[in-house]
Amino acid sequence: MGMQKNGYTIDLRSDTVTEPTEAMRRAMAAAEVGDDVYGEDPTVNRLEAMVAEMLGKEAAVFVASGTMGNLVSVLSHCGRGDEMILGSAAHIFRSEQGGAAALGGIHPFTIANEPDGTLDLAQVEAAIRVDDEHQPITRLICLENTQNFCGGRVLPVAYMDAAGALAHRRGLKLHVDGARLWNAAVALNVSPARLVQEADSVSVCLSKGLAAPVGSVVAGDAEFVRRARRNRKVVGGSMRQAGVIAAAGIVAITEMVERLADDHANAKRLAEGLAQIPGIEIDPATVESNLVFFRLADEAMTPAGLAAGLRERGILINASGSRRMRAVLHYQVTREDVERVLEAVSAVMAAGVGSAAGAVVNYG
Ligand code: TLP
Repeated sequence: MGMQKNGYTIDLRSDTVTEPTEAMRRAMAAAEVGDDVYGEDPTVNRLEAMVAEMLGKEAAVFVASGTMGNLVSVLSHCGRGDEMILGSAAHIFRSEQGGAAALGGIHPFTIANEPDGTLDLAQVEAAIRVDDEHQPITRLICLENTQNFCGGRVLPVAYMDAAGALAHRRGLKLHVDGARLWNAAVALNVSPARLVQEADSVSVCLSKGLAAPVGSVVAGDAEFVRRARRNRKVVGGSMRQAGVIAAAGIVAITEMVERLADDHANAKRLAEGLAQIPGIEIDPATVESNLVFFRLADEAMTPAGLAAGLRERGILINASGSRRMRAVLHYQVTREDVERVLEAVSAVMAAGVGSAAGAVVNYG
């Protein structure tokens, strides 16, 4: 059931729109707190220890957002003028304002992602700089799992291991943007720890499919986390009685991970239904998690037009490019909602009035 304030709305814009569960609100109200900059917030400490264990890492640090998690991670691996290799579809490259460059002087070397979200490891290896005074020093490889902009694609264990092995053979570090690592682990039926076994750092979000109101966690070895904690401070991300929000994060990682399988099943159903609608292009086989990207084949229907038509029917959705749209499944979208969405999309597409302006468009 939709749980929005203004009547019945199905919000497919993102899984970031999820609101905290009742259990989270209770845990937040009851949270034991202290000053986390003194290391004295017991709830933050517990969340960090739990996430470190779930990711198979020595330590972890609680941060405000996925963007901050990625930023403090790359700042902890690279100095000014150092280079990181990452996908041109990576959220770090596309949608974080170039913060690594703006704030850290880190030079990005981008490689086009393969359609399955991976980076071709031969291309990655070829991108590693040689020891030459003209060139920056390569320090880091970044992967994203699930890979949002490639369609929420799931990078498998063997690939993650191979990327880690390459990084380490060449003296580099591997960072994983695991904003939706939980979805990847559920889709693969492996533990999150196994999936990032070869990663030197991982950033995971609590506030997307897991529905916590705020927060991400960065994990790695103790020395990396010490540096990440310092970098969190310099970007203004150290918080005081943060146990109030960490408490919701604990509920998120204990109660909200397994149910992501429902979102994946709903995403598949949505994709299969969309594939039947004239004017929409999607291959349901490529839908592996909770993100459903599709294209509008017919020039007469624009993403803004479809979004506007759906908005009139109580459905919110974002464009993801000039002919591409993204629908995101999460715990506030039920199987019945998916059927409603399919009926509404069919109706708007059949009406064929598609160039309406004024819809919310988010290319993030
Ligand atoms: N992604 C948001 C938008 O920015 C696009 C979304 O709605 O998907 N890594 C990945 C892979 C992400 O998808 C996001 C958010 C982030 C990092 C940043 O997380 P926040 O929004 O917490 O800073």
